Amino acid sequence: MENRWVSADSIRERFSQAMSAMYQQEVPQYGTLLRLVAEVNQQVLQADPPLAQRLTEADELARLSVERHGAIRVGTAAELSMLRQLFAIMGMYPVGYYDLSQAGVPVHSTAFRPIDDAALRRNPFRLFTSLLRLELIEDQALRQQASEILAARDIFTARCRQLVALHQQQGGFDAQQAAEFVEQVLETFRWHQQTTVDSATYQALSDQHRLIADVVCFPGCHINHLTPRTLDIDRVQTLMPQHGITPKAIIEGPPRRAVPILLRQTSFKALNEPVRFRDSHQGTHTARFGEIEQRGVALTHKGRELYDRLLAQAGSGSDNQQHQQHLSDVFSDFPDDEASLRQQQLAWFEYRRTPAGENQQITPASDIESLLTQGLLKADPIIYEDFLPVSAAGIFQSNLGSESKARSQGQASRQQFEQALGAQVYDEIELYAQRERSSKLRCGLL
Ligand code: OOG
Ligand code: NI
Repeated sequence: MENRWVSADSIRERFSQAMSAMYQQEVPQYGTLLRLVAEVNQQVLQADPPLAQRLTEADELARLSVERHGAIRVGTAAELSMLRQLFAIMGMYPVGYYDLSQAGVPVHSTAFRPIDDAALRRNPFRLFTSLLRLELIEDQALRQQASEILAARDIFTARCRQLVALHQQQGGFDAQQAAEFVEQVLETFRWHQQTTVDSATYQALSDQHRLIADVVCFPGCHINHLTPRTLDIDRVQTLMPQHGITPKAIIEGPPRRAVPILLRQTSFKALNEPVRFRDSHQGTHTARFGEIEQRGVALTHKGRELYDRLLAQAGSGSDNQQHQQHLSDVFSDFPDDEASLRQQQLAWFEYRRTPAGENQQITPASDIESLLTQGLLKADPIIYEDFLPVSAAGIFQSNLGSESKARSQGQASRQQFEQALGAQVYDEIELYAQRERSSKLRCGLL
């Protein structure tokens, strides 16, 4: 019965390919960035045969330059909850709660992503999804107007809604339905030059915050960036200008390290794109960009606290080279070898028996460190699959123009977000902890 249906993994894979193709057409500069990333990845692999070997063994090479993530922004609870149902069909679930109001960005967010190992290996595509917090618009009348504009739109096609309902009834899609579903879902994320408002309304919303205009004034929730994975983010940042791409000032996240942690990101600045208003005025809108990311090991609560503390201590800068040097100095307090990260429980690892360890007796009483030194056990870093609120705020801000002022600080409201979503978000640290725990169980260590 079950294999009548196309798997969620394969629908997600098709969806991410369709999004990439659409976005390259819409934003040609993104295609240039993809080619640059592929080129740099190739050079890194050539210069570092052991890395190439490791990636080949982990079956990573083929997927190296496929997109890791994208981002969208929605305006209402109903839109968010529909997205949740639609992404579930692709095996993407809400993980994590990010409060960006602290950084003056009037949204809170989650990431829809695959959660189990096999799904992440097959295709890791995820979408950082933000919900606008209209309550942070200070002007009452404008707030009311924005919510009426949002209430009047449907960002999903009628057929998309039918297909989601069908999937919920029958428990899956056949091949034809899956293909049609991807096609219909794509419509929600397409760019529209035609706004749904007149130029005065656009201007008023944009004056509150450019992000508010971006969410409220269009008939859909256009994908605002996609992000491939690079093996050397510093190099791509340096090379971007030679390819006619203007990078944001600094690379977000931790510094370059021997053992990469969490996530480093940079992007190119959003383009000024022509738009038409309902009063037939023309204008421009600045929202869409391209980004790259480099991921490292996921941190435990303890490791994350240390990261947050050092990051706050380092502060921000405007010159990337200086900032990276300063970050490296400050982060010298963060152990930078796998053994220390493991022994001090700063990061998560997946344990496996080596061929030599296969028939050895391993029990909960065994000493992990000595099994590792005897070569009976191996510990592989678990890669961080989520996002960083400070980095995300930096990405948002670099695309909202430097004039964007700090906003009244909203309170984090996870509960309100979950109510809008219609479900609880998964706790990302718990997911990493479970992976480590089950690997230890398989080894006999628990
Ligand atoms: C999302 C920005 C956050 C990231 O990679 O941290 C993000 C947005 O601009 O909508 O994508
Ligand atoms: Ni991003």
